[in-house]
Amino acid sequence: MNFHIMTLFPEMVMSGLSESIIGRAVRNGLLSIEAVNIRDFADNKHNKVDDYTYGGGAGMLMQAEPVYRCYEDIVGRLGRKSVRVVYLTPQGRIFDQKTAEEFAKEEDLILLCGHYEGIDERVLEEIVTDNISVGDYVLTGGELPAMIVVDAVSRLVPGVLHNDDSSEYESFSDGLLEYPQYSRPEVWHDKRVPEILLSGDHAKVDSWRHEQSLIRTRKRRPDLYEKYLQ
Ligand code: 9D3
Repeated sequence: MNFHIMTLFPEMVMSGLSESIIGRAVRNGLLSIEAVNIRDFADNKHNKVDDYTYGGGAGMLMQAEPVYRCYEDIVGRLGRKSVRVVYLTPQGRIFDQKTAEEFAKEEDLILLCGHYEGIDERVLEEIVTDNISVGDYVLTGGELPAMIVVDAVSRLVPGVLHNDDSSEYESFSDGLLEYPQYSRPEVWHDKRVPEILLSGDHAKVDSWRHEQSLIRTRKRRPDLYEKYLQ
């Protein structure tokens, strides 16, 4: 799968995605990630890509033309007609696991990061297929949200996770939070590992874990618990 990230801060995006599991998947050729600098497509010698908003109001807006030229450059190199373009914006629908699964079916995904107060609406109308937010809090730009989307989608690409079956059993696949987990030593700060986990009785361990998942979900995520019961 190939990610193309349109941004004014390509180094920020690339540095965050070159480590750990995603970095390894890129080195193994399972993923490719390119960050394309929108500033490189400015139409003036000062490389300026923002301007004041018509109608007044505080702040600057990213201009349509550099964003469009950046998009055309990416699509031109891909040699395909339609590519999904995800605009990271506080005005989008909230990103969730189901959306990550949808995006993971794509061969290419373009992610558009806004900065300043946003982007001229006219270019958004022409190129954006999905408006996505990562939650109801205010950030300074779309770069961290783009990294979140790349991370969540990448781990669904076959081969990216070492353990083939691990993504199946995690939170949100059955709608419950995970049970508590323990490793050595058996006693730490006077706390013992729950006895049942040392018993070797796999059926009992499984039902204990399921019960713990229910208790934890009801307490921490009552919204998910209600959904699970329905
Ligand atoms: C006039 C109000 N604006 C500033 C307070 C609007 C505004 C513009 C740009 C608020 C935040 C941003 C930058 N955020 C993103 O680009 C963004 C974002 C977010 O802030 N929260 C959750 N998801 C996302 S996706 C992109």
